[in-house]
Amino acid sequence: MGFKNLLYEKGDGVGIVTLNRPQALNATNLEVIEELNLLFDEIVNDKEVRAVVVTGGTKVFAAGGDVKYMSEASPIEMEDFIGKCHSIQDKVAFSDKPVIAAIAGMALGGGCELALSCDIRIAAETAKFGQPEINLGIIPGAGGTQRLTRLVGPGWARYLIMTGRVINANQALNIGLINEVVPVDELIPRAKKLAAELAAKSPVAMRMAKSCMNMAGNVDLPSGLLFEQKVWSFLFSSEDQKEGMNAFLEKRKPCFIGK
Ligand code: CO8
Repeated sequence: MGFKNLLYEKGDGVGIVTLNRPQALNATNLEVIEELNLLFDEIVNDKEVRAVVVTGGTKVFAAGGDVKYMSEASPIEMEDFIGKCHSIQDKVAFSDKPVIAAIAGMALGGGCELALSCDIRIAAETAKFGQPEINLGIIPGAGGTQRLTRLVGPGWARYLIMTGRVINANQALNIGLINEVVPVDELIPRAKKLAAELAAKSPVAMRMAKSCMNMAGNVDLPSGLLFEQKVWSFLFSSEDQKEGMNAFLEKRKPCFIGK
């Protein structure tokens, strides 16, 4: 499938999605969001892909929603747009596959929100993060008020969303917004290596771990713990569990098939 605003490649169990609208610093308009939805539908159903990297390349991640597009849109058009934004965020967050955001340069507004819906965030030293919507007279609308608050806590979320200030990669690391900071030329290789590492793990266990973690914060603790116990026990019906434990006992590397 060919896209106007995205690049896609896959290999070694890893799919790499690159936002490619450099003339607008990868700002996302309706076309970009519709392409992302189409591509993620394809990725979600592609059994060859066991882990995904989302990036904007080494210059910019994404400068957020396209302000020109939004400035001329009606509330009805915006309702359609933001619904599709949530749809892509949910596909990323609730997909069976681990998704890594590899961030260089600006990740602002919807760009930061896209990174927030990923499982792991790796940033280049050049990365900058912010939710500057308040300066445009709006608020984060693609999950930012919820996901940022859950990830970094209410104190930092309020600071970022209320001030609209932009923070650098080390500050983002300190508040738990990202997991790693690397030199910019190591960003994509590092993200690919980590994705390949995740792709080699049991897809069944990965899927179950993600669905248990997605429940945390959405249900009360006893319900989440009960769900975890049942899922944990269920995994003993998988071939991957037998392979993982046998490989450990036989002192060899496991080969997981996802069954
Ligand atoms: N929308 C549209 N065009 C943009 C955007 C944007 N968000 N950001 C940059 N551009 C365009 C500029 O207009 C410019 O185009 P042109 O050359 O034709 O004038 C080009 O990209 C380069 O930008 P700058 O010249 O401004 O580059 P600088 O390096 O000087 O500044 C900044 C970079 C700091 C990123 C600056 O461009 C900026 O502040 N951009 C706006 C950031 C912003 O406010 N983002 C939040 C937008 S609101 C939002 O995200 C709501 C979320 C909606 C859901 C989206 C889900 C994914």
